[in-house]
Amino acid sequence: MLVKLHGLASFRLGIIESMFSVLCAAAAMASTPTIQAKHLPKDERIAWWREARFGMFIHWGLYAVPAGEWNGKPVGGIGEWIMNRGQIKYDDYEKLRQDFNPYKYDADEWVRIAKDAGMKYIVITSKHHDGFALWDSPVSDYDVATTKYRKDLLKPLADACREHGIKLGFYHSILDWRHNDFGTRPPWDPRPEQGPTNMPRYVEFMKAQLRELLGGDYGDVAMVWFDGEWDQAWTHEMGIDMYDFCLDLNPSTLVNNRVDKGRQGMAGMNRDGDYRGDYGTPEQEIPAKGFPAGVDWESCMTMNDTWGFKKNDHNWKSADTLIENLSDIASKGGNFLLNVGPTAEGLIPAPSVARLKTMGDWIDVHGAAIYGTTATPFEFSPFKWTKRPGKLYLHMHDYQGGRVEVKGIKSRISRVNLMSAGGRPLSWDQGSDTLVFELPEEAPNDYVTVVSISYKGDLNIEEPGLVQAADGEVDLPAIRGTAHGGSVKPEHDWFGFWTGTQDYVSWEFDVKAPGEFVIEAKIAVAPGNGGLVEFSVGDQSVAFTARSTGDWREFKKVFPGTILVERSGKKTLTVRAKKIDGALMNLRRVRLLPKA
Ligand code: FHN
Repeated sequence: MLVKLHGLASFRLGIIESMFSVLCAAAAMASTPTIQAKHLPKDERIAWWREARFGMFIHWGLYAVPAGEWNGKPVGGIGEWIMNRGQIKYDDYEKLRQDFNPYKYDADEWVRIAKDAGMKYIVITSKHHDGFALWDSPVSDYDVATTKYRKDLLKPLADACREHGIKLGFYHSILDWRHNDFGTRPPWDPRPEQGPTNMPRYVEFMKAQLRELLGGDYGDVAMVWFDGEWDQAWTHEMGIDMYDFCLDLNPSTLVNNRVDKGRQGMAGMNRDGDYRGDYGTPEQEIPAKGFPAGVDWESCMTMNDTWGFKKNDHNWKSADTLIENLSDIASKGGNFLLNVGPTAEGLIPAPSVARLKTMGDWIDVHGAAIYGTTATPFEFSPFKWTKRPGKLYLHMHDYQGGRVEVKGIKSRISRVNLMSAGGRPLSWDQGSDTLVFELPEEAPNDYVTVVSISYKGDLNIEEPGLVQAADGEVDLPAIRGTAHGGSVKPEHDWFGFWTGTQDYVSWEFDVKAPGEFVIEAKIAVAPGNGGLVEFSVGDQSVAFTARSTGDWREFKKVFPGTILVERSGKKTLTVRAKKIDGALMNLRRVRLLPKA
């Protein structure tokens, strides 16, 4: 029976806690025979996760109390990093426990909000970098039991998740700014009086806390979302050992790739090598393209600019952007882990709740195009696509009513219908390699419009090269172009980060019917940016000034001018920057329209 030493004087617990945690860990090891449980194969463990596609991230802890301010002054950066960005010493930071009292916390309400949003799992910070534990941990006195609130915050959430059929995972930080043994002392609080660090002992402390979390008190924990692995004190060997340790504790759990040292920055995927982790973790970004089947990944994002609550961060992404992100991520075969940062009182901020409600309304109608789908079968389509056997889902982010042409579907199509408007069937025709259907002039629903295309037999896609269409038009989407130069890169489905006049983009295409063409371009430019652009085909060129369209995602059509293509054959369209103010533009597509 481990007795927890409550009420220790509030002097540094470093030495005592380290010894305490070693004693507890040793006791736990002694009392729990080492179980070499057979790890279930990853495909078996991750099947539910691939189906789920959408989860809630929750960053919650002492940092919600200051909420981005310290001593009355704003502290920059993400809210949960206030101890670091504010250079706050432990002696001062730990006093937040006296004010941490989430008396409005209602775990059932939180789970309902996630479930109604269409989220299938929740990942909550059990311990973030500040070292504070959201449950009553027998091996630590730096936890919720020593706050004004005192009660375990994770247990009610685990119970509510089980009741509502939502999977629960824990975000658990490897990096620890407070624990005396962690191998890197916070530079702003070096604590030389605490003696040397002791990483082996810290790893045992981590394991003791993970036994508490994965040992059964919180149900069948669906995943451990490690973070902070970048610290020099954490090694590849520790990562391998920790991955195996988690699966020994719970053979069906998932462990992300931040348990080990393979992650390549915010792009989130492992570099080549023998690195552990069941899935990659892009952060605040969406990969430009998907990955081969079997490579699992999840983009985690904030709804504003912070993970932990900040009272003055009102930079909320629109519901439109959040739904587009969900659609974009699913079209590339990934999961979307969308964050909420609850307040110190225990409330999910109202702007987050409102956006999640809107997402839920959209998913109620379009869930079949997200859950359990796999990535687009197209490499160059201007649309986003998801698929499942017998179904293709065309996701239209920028609604354009009227005629839609889809090239390259060889499978026999049996039905084309909107997913909104009650599943309204659309009139369609399938030629040798082109599906044509008509969309209503007015968008049938708010946000992303999805067209469901049913087909018979196996899926057979043969995408054509870039050729002039029968009506003479040449359609050049960014994802079929080539970026030349470091800063111009296909981000999402447009060329972005265009900051150097040495950078340019180009397309190669075939022309059968030469002549004069009107150039149409779809661009987005934030205020204060833009510049002089040159469109050229052969020795013909057209100059154009790119000006603000309102924001980097506010795409608008512009018509730089007309250009003569004198002869048929293979052509190259080049778009160069002659002068750039800040960043030039985001370029989604260029079309050459035969001049009437
Ligand atoms: O440092 C953390 C940060 O606080 C937050 O938890 C994000 C979300 O995954 N991860 C790290 C920053 O990359």
